[in-house]
Amino acid sequence: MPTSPFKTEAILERPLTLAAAQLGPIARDATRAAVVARLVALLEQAAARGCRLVVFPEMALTTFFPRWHIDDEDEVTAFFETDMPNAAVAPLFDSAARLGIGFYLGYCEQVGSGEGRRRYNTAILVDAAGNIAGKYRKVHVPGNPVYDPALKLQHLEPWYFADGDLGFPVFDCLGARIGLLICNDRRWPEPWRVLALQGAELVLLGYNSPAQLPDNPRQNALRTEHHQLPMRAAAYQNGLWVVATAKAGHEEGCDMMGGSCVIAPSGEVVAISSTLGDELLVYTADLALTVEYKKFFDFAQYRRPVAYRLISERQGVGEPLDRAAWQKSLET
Ligand code: ING
Repeated sequence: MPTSPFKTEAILERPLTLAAAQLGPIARDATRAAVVARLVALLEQAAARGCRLVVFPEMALTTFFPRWHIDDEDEVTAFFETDMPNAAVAPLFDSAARLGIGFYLGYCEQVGSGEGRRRYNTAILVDAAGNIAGKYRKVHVPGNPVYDPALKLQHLEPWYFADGDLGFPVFDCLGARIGLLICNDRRWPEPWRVLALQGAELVLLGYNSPAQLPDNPRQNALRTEHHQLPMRAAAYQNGLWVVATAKAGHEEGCDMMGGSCVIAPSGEVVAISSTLGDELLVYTADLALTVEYKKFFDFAQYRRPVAYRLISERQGVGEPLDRAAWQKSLET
């Protein structure tokens, strides 16, 4: 197990040296071997810098192909993993086990075949021995199920991926209680609270986020704000450390935002990437910092689930509840 050379660990109660392993563009025709070699290089850098956990992006093995409507079924199938681990990613798993480093890996998962086939946008948590400790399938699958010629930017995840069916699980791994999210999930408040209600101290996520939204140009100047804001709020409101890792750069004609970062339970961004390429962002987090904020927002003492029923019972906007309906809701 590599020990960190940093003196700061001596004064931290529960230090965990971790890294966001940001990736630059992955070409549409990139081979798995070439991509995995990049991941292994980042993992070896992480070991040299005393890391015990590395967070790779969403869909870290392939280009972000949901930017296209691809009719060639063979090409689509080639973007998916039917087994995990498998021969292509074995160098990554073997290196991680040899170096004693756990990692988050986002990839495209295919389960079954023929009529029963299901495809998910998936992330796994692998422990320091190279074993899969947890799996999550993206719940918030954004964009459109079919090509929409009216849109300047196609984002066809629903065409390729089913909604995640594993809920929002947490996993005890590397001395921490860890939750996993994927990209668009970070923009919704509910996943964070569900993870925190299970005791999550650290949430890992990868993302592929366009730097500009040509169909929503007024948001373009706010893309970094809209990326950080929900995660900073979630970290503070739930007493969590957050590691968010980008697939960044000019990928197949699309500028993907960087901004990989580590966010403390205070809501402060304590580390942020400075390139749009493969970059290792290392930080030593003190997991004990979550305690103060989990006490400040003592769920058991202050939360009132009976008052929040609409959040889990209603999907879209509905009619206001009148006084009688509220009284009834609060009683039952
Ligand atoms: N990407 C986007 C995100 O939340 C998105 C979702 C982008 C939706 C562009 C529509 C248009 O950053 C992913 N991968 O969720």
